[in-house]
Amino acid sequence: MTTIDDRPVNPPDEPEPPTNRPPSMERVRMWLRRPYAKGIVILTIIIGLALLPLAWLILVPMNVTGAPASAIMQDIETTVFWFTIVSVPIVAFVYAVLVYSLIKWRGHSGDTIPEDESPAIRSNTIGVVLWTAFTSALAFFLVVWGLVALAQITQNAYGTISADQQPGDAQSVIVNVTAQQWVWTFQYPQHDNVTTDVLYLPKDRPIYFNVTSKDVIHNFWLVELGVKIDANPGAITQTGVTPNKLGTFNLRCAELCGMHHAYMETSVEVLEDRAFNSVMRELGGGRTS
Ligand SMILES: [Cu+2]
Repeated sequence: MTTIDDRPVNPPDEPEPPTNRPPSMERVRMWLRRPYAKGIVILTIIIGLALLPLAWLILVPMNVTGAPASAIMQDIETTVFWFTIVSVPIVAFVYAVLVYSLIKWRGHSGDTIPEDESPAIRSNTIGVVLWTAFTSALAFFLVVWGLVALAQITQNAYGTISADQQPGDAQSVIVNVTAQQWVWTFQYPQHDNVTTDVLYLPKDRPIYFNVTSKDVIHNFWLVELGVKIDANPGAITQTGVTPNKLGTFNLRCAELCGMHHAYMETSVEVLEDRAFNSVMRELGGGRTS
């Protein structure tokens, strides 16, 4: 019996023995000439074109209640939009193969399994390199975009600045947010500690939130302002936003926190500066800083 070590070794200057395997490019062409390759390419284009409007459609529910109401939410929407566009070719190709296989290659009882047709694309260098390079480029784009957008959002949310370093200038507003099963309470330390159950915010002024919880973990989510941070018992988490649109928006709990979690919501009123100050005065809070 012959083992691998017993095989004759070609002298180094002898050319490779000829094979009847066509070169890579020719095999790509052969693959593309197969009838199913054409069908899948056409289906990919059709499905891709049909999916493209999804990028816009996805923004519709996001904007129903008035988003984006801050620069942060604008960044988030732009990211969702471009991520959808970039995902379309991959999704379209996968669905094209699926749809084509379901229609053309469905089995019937009594069918004999067809012979495998060469040449397989999986061992084709050009095919493999192109496929790997294309998907890597897409993944790289998503990672770079994601990191840049995240840095921007973090910067806009003042999340990295600790409370004692946050600017205490007259323009900024501090709100202490307390979550408990299943209500939200807001306290305004610059306005005689006025307490409300609706979140009043002035437009175009930086707002700093100190968020905590009295019982379990909740999550402070300003839907149209693109702010979301955990409310933990025994700890204060910080975030911030500058609302840039007047209106009534939604605040929801985004962490399953018990039986009435789904109803743990209230509204956010973004008001002109003067209206905000008069609401504070009506509630008994003069401006103290
Ligand atoms: Cu909750």
